[in-house]
Amino acid sequence: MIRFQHAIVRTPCSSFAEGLTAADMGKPDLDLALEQHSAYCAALEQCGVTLTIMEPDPRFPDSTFVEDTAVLTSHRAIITHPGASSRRGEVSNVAQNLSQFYPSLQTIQPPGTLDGGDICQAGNHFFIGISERTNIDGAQQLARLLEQDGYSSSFVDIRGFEGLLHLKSSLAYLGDQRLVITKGVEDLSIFEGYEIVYVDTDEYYAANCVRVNDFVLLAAGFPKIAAKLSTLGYQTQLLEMSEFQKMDGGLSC
Ligand code: CIR
Repeated sequence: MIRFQHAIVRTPCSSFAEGLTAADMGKPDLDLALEQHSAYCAALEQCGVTLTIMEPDPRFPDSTFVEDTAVLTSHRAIITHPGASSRRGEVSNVAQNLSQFYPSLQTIQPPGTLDGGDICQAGNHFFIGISERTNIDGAQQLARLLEQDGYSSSFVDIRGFEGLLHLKSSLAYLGDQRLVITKGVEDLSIFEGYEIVYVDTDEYYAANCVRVNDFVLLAAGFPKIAAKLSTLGYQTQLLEMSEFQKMDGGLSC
């Protein structure tokens, strides 16, 4: 399992509530979002990573969800071309930040589109979601770059799943050849060879968990998956995510 040393996060901005969402859960409270974000940063630090905290940018309401703007591996950083046009301007600041960690950056080129939320690394394999945000051209560009570094990849078409924004809204890799998947989304032939930890549909939001070094970050309020993970021996850090859930965002984002 990769040991993470750094993470880039971005503080939610004053226009956070104007971001894209299909959640229909009401407007987020910015103060509470900031509190939840601080707790998230503290949890990441407890996992042993050093944080780069990017300044909020109110021109881009969704810019706190930095995951969508870049795909990072041990070999290279790939700047995305986000599927939502309102988010495309987010990438330049992120690219600037990443250039301190990577000697060169690659970029997904239009007409390809790709959101980092659709990319799930599982060891030397990448699952690439084809979604409303990530198209086949973008997925193929990424697959070609990954292949140059010896990674394999497979595409997972999630366009038929209503309400599923990104692949990782329903999928996470825990290490140890183990995936967390929301029931109903699995396609066993694609995930063959992995042990699957199922998330019940009434806890679907919690499938977007994140293994960071010795911990799994998990959204608070989902007792069944929390119990399963702890039975499997994982130490979880439970985080309140209500304000981010309202904006279709999860822990990985
Ligand atoms: C969006 O719709 O783009 C944001 N409101 C949420 C992005 C969440 N990102 C992610 O799941 N990787």
